[in-house]
Amino acid sequence: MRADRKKYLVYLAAACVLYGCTGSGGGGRSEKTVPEFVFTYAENQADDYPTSQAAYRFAELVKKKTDGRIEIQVKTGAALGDEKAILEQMQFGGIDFARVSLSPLSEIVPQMNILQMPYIYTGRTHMWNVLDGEIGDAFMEFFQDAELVPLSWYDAGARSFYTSEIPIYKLEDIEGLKIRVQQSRLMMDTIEILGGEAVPMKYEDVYSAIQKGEVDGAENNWPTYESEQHYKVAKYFTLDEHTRVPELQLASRATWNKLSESDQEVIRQCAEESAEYQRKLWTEREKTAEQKVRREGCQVIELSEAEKLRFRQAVMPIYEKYCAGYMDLVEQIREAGEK
Ligand code: BDP
Repeated sequence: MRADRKKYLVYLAAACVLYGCTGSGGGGRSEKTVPEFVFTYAENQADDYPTSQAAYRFAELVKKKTDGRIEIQVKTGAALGDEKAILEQMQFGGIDFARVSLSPLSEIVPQMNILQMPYIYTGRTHMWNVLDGEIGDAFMEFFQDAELVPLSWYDAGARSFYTSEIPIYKLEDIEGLKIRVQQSRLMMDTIEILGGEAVPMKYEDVYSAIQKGEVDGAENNWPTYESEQHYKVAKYFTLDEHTRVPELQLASRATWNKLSESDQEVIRQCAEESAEYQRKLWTEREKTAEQKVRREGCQVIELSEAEKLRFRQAVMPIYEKYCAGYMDLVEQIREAGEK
């Protein structure tokens, strides 16, 4: 046994001389830092999607600014599971980082619903005034007791309805339609109050559910409608823009607690930088996605201001349920749109 071990060590030493023992697995002559931490990052969108591209940017920045000490491995296309499962795992450190939509996140931190109430923003600028300002910072405080640490806001535009057979021209057209929603009670209630039947479902299953006729349609933004090819199975896109659902980059608190304060600070900065990049990519992708689906036969139904107002009025009663106790925040958000 002893002799064997000796032999093994001799071989090992020889291999080190020949190939260089940098600890990085084939590092050649260059001195490579062995990562102190190797983390996972979950993203459910396709690889070329703005959020995925920004996640790669985030990982690159972190690696660069920590001289390779912190490595973040980005897994796109829901390779680490659907959003709900990702959030569950993050709460005990099974996944270290992710970018998620506020809809499933609100099931864990319910105050996040306020930031995605239907028609709460007058448009994109209004939403960013809120998120980038004091109100956005105040919402970060709601994570204090959560097992998740919020890092930076990502854009996800506005969500509208799209259907396969029955176009939605007016509020009454939603009556009885089966509409896929995210796994979120707020989203379910929104559809139901508009007269539809909400069908909560994983993002990854939407295309086939529409194709098989299990639902009459879904709702999402232009880039998703295009990226997931939903436009191929649901060509009527009703531009009602019923909600803007911001997205967050998050860290698992278990992971966060392993890091020094200075590493935490670096990660926050990189998350911010990646968010700037994401917003730029997002604005471009919104345009190109819309152009592409229009070119490929999607029929866009624009609603008159009067009809949009009917949609808006119809959903107002759910504010009582989701914003009870926080109406002052709702007021502040509304006021930020008037500036
Ligand atoms: C997209 C979000 C993604 C959600 C998806 C959904 O970027 O995170 O999973 O909507 O509808 O816009 O589930």
